[in-house]
Amino acid sequence: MYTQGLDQANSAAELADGQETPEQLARFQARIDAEEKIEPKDWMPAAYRKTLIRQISQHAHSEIIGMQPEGNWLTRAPSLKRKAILLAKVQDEAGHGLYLYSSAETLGISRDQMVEQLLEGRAKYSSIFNYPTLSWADIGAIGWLVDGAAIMNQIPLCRCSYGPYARAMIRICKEESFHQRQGFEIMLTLCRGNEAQQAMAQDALDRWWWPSLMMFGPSDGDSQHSAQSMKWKIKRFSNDELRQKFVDVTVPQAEFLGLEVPDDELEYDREARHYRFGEIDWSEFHEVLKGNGPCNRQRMETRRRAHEGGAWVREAAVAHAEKRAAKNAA
Ligand code: FAQ
Repeated sequence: MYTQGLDQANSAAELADGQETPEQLARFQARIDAEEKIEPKDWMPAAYRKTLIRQISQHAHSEIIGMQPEGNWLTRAPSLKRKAILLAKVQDEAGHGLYLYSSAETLGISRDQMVEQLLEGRAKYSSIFNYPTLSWADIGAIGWLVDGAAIMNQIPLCRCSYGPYARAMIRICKEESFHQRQGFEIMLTLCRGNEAQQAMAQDALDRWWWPSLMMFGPSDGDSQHSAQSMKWKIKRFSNDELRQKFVDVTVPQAEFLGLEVPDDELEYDREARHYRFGEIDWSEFHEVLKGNGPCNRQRMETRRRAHEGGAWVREAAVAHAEKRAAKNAA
């Protein structure tokens, strides 16, 4: 585990809130302002560590729970080639979860603790994964819109001030861009197909558009963490800025596909060179966060079952490690 490499005395002291002196905080902010990367053994304010653990672990949980909606279509993909591509994508998401858990472990929390927080409902994961995948077109919409939104949010995270998170994001973003393209290609194939296929693509866009916009989080005025996270250069853009960028690049893609974005208020503002879009239904977002989305219970149940089913693998890995350690010590 990465945490074994940390200076325990240091990290334990720093984890207690309010221990920092104004000089320490100013020196830390100066390093951030100078675009220096913060590394695991460096001094950092307790709140910076806490924010990163919160964000990275929630990001990791999202990747792992995010395997479920697409996993639902692995046995029903329309061809062997589509199945192989989808299988590779779902496995990539598992890999992303693992890099991210490892990255969070460098901050002094174990993967077991993070998983426990998720299973006990104390940690969040992205709202988007609480929606069902009803047709094959949903797999196209997830790649195109969900991975598209994920990339928009994650490219700036490659420049995040915390080194291990920033470095993990580089590979993740490369893989996400393959995911986005495969999703768009599924949509393109459907949109060039017969009327029923076009209708299936439109229906998927209708259902995934608004939840995709919600992925970027609450509006800036309601985003409790944004100001501090931007000061620490964990976040480089606000939630609303990234949402706007996503709308600006995605609407022309929908037009290219011949699909209609389900928003009566959507219009291009030539002067501002941005698409203006309608109000997001924030009550839906908050309900999903409270656990009342269409699939929250099912997602958590599946995750708990998978965790329990994998207990023997974890026990076998520990037994193997202990055997090797005993052999090395002898
Ligand atoms: N869902 O003050 P802010 C993917 C929570 S990966 C649920 O704005 P912050 C790949 C937020 O945690 C998708 N909760 O918070 C893939 C906070 O609650 P807390 C995941 C949300 O952190 C594709 C509260 O609301 N990506 O898709 C959401 O500054 C396909 C207040 O919000 C990441 O995690 C939400 N949508 O900004 C996998 C990227 N939005 O913690 C499979 C990294 C907000 O106080 C298939 N994370 N909340 O209890 C981030 O960039 C940020 O954490 C934000 C939120 C932008 C998500």
